[in-house]
Amino acid sequence: MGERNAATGRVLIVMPTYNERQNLEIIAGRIREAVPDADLLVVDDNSPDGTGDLADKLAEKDSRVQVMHRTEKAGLGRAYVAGFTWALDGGYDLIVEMDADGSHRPEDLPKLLATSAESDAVIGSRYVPGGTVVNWPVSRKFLSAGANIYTRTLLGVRVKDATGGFRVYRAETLRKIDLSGIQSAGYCFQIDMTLRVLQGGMTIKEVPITFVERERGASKMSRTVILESFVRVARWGIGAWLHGRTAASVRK
Ligand SMILES: Nc1nc2c(ncn2[C@@H]2O[C@H](COP(=O)(O)OP(=O)(O)OP(=O)(O)O)[C@@H](O)[C@H]2O)c(=O)[nH]1
Ligand SMILES: [Mg+2]
Repeated sequence: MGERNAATGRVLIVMPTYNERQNLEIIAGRIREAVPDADLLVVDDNSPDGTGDLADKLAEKDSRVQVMHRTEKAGLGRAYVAGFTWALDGGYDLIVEMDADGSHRPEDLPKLLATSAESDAVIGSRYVPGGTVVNWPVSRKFLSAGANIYTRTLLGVRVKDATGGFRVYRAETLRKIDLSGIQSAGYCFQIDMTLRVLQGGMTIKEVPITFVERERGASKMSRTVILESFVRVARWGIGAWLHGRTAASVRK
């Protein structure tokens, strides 16, 4: 299992999967090339397409791959919380969040990992200079840009890509956060984590990435997921505003 790299320590990539059979092997291979010392934890919610079985086969061949099997689809937020807890129990130094669908390029990982030396959390960002999105329809661009503007305005968050899900957390950062208190299930989880890092008085750096729309498999984005984010962000924003603060400036 993952040896300690002098620069970064032990690295665990936590990758939630739901019906990613067509993507998993390809992304795992690219990870192995890009960051040979990193371990990979696949957190599968009992995917009907057999992603979990495929992950087991990859784990048999590669001791740096581990699989956590969960019983039912419970949202990427819950999968991440379970993966983070596993990572902290396992003594990892850096914990990576990454999608399995190819949108987050493993080739961008070395620069994200390197930046974690300067910051409590690192976000691979589509919306800082040098960051881009490839192959998104205009409707998706609007949704993502709108979600980020909404989030920044309501919460007082300065981060440009608060919904981005390609991240590195230092273990100490996750230890300071009450992971068990996280309710967010969908991509709202990313906003929730951004807020919790800032409310813990910790720093976030954004590193430009190229985000590539998935080529295989189906998106799990849904109206429920969008609505969850809309409602929770409003609640956090208004709750802080009633106390004369922005949510991001509340210290917990
Ligand atoms: N374990 C688990 N993984 C999930 C769940 N929902 C989504 N995922 C995974 O989380 C990652 C992101 O999901 P996507 O479907 O790509 O969602 P998205 O990136 O917000 O949406 P798109 O940009 O449209 O692809 C992928 O690796 C999914 O397989 C879930 O309920 N449980
Ligand atoms: Mg995706």
